[in-house]
Amino acid sequence: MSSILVSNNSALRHDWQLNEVKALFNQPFNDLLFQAQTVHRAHFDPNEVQISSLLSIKTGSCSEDCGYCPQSARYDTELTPEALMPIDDVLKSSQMAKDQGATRFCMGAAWRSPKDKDVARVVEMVQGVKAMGMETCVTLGMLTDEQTQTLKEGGLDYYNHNLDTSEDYYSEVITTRTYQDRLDTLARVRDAGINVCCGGIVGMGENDDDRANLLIELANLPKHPESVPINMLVQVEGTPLMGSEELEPFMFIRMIAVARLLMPQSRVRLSAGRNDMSDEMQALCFFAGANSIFYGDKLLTTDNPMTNRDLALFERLGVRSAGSSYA
Ligand code: SAM
Ligand code: DTB
Ligand code: SF4
Repeated sequence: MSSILVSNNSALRHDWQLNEVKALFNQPFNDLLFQAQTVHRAHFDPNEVQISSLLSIKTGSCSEDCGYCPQSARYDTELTPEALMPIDDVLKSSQMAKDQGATRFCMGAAWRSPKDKDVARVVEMVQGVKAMGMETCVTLGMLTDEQTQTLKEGGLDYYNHNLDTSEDYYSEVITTRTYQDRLDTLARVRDAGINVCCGGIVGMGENDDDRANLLIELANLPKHPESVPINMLVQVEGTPLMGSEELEPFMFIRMIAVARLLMPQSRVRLSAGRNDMSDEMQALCFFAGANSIFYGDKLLTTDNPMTNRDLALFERLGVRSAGSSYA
């Protein structure tokens, strides 16, 4: 076993260095997975997975140039743009998600940043979803202090805003907003007392250092994000990142394991990309410490595994839903 084994009892760290994290990544696969599963068991029930459902409440026509995203107005992607959804439709969708077993409902909007009147409508959605007994999460782009406060006062539980990749690789992927813009929004959300959901995407052509540095950025935030979505790039025809070299599957599993080691108390979410993963690959991700998924036939605009496939996988693995803190 490697001498850099992360102690189960160690205090949460916020001072990770690149050489240490690369050493974690580069261990033999079995050592890394054993270590990650050991840390996982010290903090969570290893047979429970938290279930979130996603809904795109405003789709496409986005001003930004995120190279992975089918919703940017700059790329020709066969996506039909849709204005902000009426609240009743959102609530129908969240009721369906609840009936299918989701405990958190995440609403995503294709905005660089919302207008104040949009935030007011989103707050109504949040309140309607909470009244059903589900946790709420929204991802609306960059926020002002006032908007963040409005969301907090409206009862929002989580705000999702991803760093996406390392600071070094970031400008290869997005040019219309900076890494610092993202950090600023994350700080506002944290300071307002809203739980932070923040992760990134792999499989965008980044290198080993970029993957390690993304996890370091997340772990070295003043507080670890409560939820850490690790997305495998979903390649969409028409986006600049279509045709990126596919990430070696074991590297994806290593990414999950190192996220677990660096942020032992966070929910690490096996996020986009599951539709192209085998059941065995997903099982290894759960073993490596993933304990949350996006559930439901669609992510925002792309396909996710059908719910019956996920339920069958849970059954075969003896995995249960982690339940909601509101249930
Ligand atoms: N527009 C808002 C923003 O960018 O902050 C919120 C929605 S945006 C779609 C949320 C996140 O989805 C992105 O930050 C990115 O991490 C993820 N995402 C978007 N397209 C993806 C893709 N093709 N594959 C994997 N993840 C993707
Ligand atoms: C996150 O990290 N992944 C989700 C959610 N947060 C908003 C989005 C994945 C989007 C995948 C591409 C799509 O369906 O449009
Ligand atoms: Fe717009 Fe968000 Fe897509 Fe970027 S990731 S293009 S900001 S919807």
